[in-house]
Amino acid sequence: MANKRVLVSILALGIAVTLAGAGTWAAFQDTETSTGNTFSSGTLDMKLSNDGSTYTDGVTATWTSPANFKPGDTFGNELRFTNVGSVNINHLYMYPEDLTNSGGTGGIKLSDKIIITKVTGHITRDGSNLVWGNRADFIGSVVGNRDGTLTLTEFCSAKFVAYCLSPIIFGIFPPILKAGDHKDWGLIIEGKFADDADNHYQGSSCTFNMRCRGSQNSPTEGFEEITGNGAD
Ligand SMILES: [Ca+2]
Ligand SMILES: [Ca+2]
Repeated sequence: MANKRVLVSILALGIAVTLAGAGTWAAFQDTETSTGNTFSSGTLDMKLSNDGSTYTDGVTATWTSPANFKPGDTFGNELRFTNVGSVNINHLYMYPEDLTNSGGTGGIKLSDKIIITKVTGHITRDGSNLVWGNRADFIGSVVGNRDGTLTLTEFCSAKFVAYCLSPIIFGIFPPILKAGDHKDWGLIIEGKFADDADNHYQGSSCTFNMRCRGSQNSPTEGFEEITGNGAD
């Protein structure tokens, strides 16, 4: 107890001396201040393109049938992606969803006869040009009936198709969509009207949406990854 009181007295004395000496003991001094300590966030802004030249927030009719679509006819297109923001996109998620069918006879669904033959990613950046392996069969083995074909109906039952870049794939470094508008990634989907579609499928139609999400990181939600990360 006695020691504590002594310590307090010494501290009080020290403060008093400092106050008293502020004017008397002035010497060379300098004072500088750090001002403007602010925080601001970057942007993450993905845009899509059907033709690889005009990019917008969302596109329509990326994959459509040729006129007078008939069994055996094929279709295909590459949906291109770019990131015009300042924050890199490391993961891409494509959600095939909102499938609707109409027309035809006998209660058929045209989407049962739309066969997805190719699903793959395509990166082009810094002079590199790399196409992922075709994941249509693999997706079919996960979400389909394993009969060797991936129908649009089955494809749209997939939760999503995910892509990212593992560190250093054949000289291409992550991220998958680099900030700064590099127009560096595409999703290629090709398909055909099944050869065995009968007359019930005449005059029928179907439509689906492909919702695409670019993420700075992997979402925390649980997911079933139905494509591999790497190229092959
Ligand atoms: Ca956007
Ligand atoms: Ca199937």
